[in-house]
Amino acid sequence: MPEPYKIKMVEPIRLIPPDERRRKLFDAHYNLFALRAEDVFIDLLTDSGTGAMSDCQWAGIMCGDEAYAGSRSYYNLESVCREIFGHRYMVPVHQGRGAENVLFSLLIKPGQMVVGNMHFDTTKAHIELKGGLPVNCVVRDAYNTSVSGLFKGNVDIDRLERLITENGPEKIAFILITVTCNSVGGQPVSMANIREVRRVAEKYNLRLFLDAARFAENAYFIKNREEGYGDKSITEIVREMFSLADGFTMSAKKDGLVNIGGLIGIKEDRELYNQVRAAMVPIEGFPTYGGLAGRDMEALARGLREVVDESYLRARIGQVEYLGGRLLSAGIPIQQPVGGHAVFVDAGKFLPHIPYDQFPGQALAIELYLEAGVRAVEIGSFLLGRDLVSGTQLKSPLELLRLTIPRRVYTNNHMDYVAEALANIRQRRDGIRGVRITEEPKVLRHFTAKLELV
Ligand code: PM9
Repeated sequence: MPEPYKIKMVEPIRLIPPDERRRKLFDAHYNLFALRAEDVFIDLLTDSGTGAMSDCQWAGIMCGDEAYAGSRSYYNLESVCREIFGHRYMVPVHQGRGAENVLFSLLIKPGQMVVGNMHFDTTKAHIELKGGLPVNCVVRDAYNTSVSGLFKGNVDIDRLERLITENGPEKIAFILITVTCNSVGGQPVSMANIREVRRVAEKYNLRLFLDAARFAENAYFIKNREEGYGDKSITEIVREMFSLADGFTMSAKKDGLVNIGGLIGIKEDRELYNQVRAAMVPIEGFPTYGGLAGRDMEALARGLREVVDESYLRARIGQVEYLGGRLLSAGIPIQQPVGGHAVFVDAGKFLPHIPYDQFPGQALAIELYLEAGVRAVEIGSFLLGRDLVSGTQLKSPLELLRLTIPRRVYTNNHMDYVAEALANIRQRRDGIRGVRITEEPKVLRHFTAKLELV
């Protein structure tokens, strides 16, 4: 089936000539975050805040209530959240990392671990900034890109339980499951796995939270891959997923279908909710706007209703699968099966002559921009960074290049163009050089570091 929408507005894009692309990249110190977006032809840097809003959402922008306190748009958002997620309490925040900052400052004591499948980089940074220790416990198959698994984002339950018993539950601040699991390829987590984690959490009296940036895509995978869910609606599946958690953080810039926004949800713990409300004021803002304009909350309330439409999700994930299929048939190694929001090229396999500390994923990102004006992002050792104590470069278990597909933005012609560009690079891959860092900040370095070609 084609997309369940038609296009009412377009935005021109332009491919600048190859010699100009080379110069722009040099000026950007080989960090694609430093490029101007107008110098990018197809932008697959992220699916975060880059989606196209619907006519209904744009109409909502005009209806936003900009009251400082008690805005109508806040109450609209609250009632949609209750209906979809089933949690009693929610506060809006400016984006996902705002949610992490507020909630983690209340829940993490210095030295405590936060255990999950695999924390996203801003999540990891916020855990560390609060003196905590992020620990990843994803199933082993997630690290093998050529092993096909239905739920490669699942938590390794045995490892999780061992971690708790070996360290003692008091050493664990809480458990956090990222759905879908971005850092291993947008891979889903099954309902059975979330339920098992819940069981473990209850056994040791620990709280379980979801990092729910891509909750609807995860629900779509459950519907299509997990026994017993084929006849359930996406909303029913979402409700069940969230019923197993004590709360959630959410970057609404993904499945919220908005350009800015985020949420903290709390199932029923009124005391924690009151603490969150108090902590919100000096950081994000008064709890009924939380760093958002009334119009942003209105657009988000409408986006959350649209994202649980199964025909939308079929087209969305279908497009990601389409690109994955094109790459596989061109002999390009990718994380299999493809995830919900992106195709992850296995740059370690694609460029085996480049060692991890010369960042094969970044080398491939550079080459893709030079070849075709396409911007993608490295998810590997460059993103992972250094050991906090020794300062040595960490080795990521996977060296990936993420081709992240914005929602409702590009057509399959754009996907074909990207696949052909990577097929062309494959012909000359032996001559591609790695990169080294010349300047870097201590935290989240990949956004602003400067690099040079080896
Ligand atoms: N994810 C992404 O591109 C945007 C930042 S990096 C270019 O994948 C999860 C699972 C995320 C995420 C952001 C955040 C933070 C939390 N959890 O960007 O602060 O994928 O809204 O969300 C990005 P915010």
